[in-house]
Amino acid sequence: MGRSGRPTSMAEVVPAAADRLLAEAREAVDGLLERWAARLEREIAAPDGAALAYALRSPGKRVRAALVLAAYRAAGGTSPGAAGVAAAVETVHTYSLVHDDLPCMDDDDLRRGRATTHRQFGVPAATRAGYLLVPVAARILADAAAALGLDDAVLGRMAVELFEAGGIRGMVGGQWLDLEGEGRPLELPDLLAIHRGKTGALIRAACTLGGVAAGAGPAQVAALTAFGAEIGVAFQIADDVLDATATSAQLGKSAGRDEVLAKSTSVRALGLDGARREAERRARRAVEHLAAAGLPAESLAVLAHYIVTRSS
Ligand code: GRG
Repeated sequence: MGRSGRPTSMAEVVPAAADRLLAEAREAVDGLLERWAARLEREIAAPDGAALAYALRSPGKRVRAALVLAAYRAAGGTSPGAAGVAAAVETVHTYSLVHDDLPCMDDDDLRRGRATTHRQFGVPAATRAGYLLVPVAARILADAAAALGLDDAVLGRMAVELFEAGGIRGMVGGQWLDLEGEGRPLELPDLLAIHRGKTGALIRAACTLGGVAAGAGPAQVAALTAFGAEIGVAFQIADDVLDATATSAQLGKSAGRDEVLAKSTSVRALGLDGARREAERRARRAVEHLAAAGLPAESLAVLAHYIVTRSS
């Protein structure tokens, strides 16, 4: 802190700016997700409705929402309707966490500082709730397109982007490879393919969707996609570092799971320092894509830096 009381270095500026962007994203999407939680709890019998509401109300950091909103604004968007696009992405992410925690996948008891959905409501209800979140995400996205005044062709493009990222060539495919790889040492290219699918695809889609929702041209959308692809992989590398170094209390989920599940991770492949350096290198490369397309990079650069230096 300088004598004026104002921050003087990037290391001081970025955490505060990232906190502000994440708080804005929470403010934008949490109310919308709460309305869906209340509606589903009312309309769908217990335990499924209650499990859905529990998952939707769980307090995530909302990094993906912040990326949608920052990409949207970088591409010139100004409407508060973009919050719906961000909420749709967060809903797909929430479904993935509910299923990821199931006994047939990572088998975890703690998520976002609370009992996992299946620990609270049982495996059958949590499994159904996870699946039910996918059409909920589609509906949230359709409502967002209407709020933004986007035509059906743009909605179709956004839906393909989001659900392909969530599918076999993205999140599901990456998770599948991740589960298959447990207990086997993987080469770095195979590990990076898992990162790209399991975690990177949805983060990449968040950035692309922000651009598409704002009506960005092909070169700007391509730059946002390239930015998202780099930070998506960087996010998982940072996640591997945190799994090895942070506590469960800091993470709000069980630390040290990769070791327990005998997973190949970036830390195993590159070492702790090597993994940190690789994540930071990717964050820098991500921002270069924006500059090359003439996109204002400030908020996205702040989020890229946050993603690779976060402590939870
Ligand atoms: C049918 C094989 C198959 C898969 C179903 C479960 C699943 C789809 C995919 C798993 C995807 C997954 C959970 C990847 C990990 C991504 C990750 C690092 C999540 C943590 O994200 P944060 O830190 O969490 O942003 P919060 O809680 O803050 O939202």
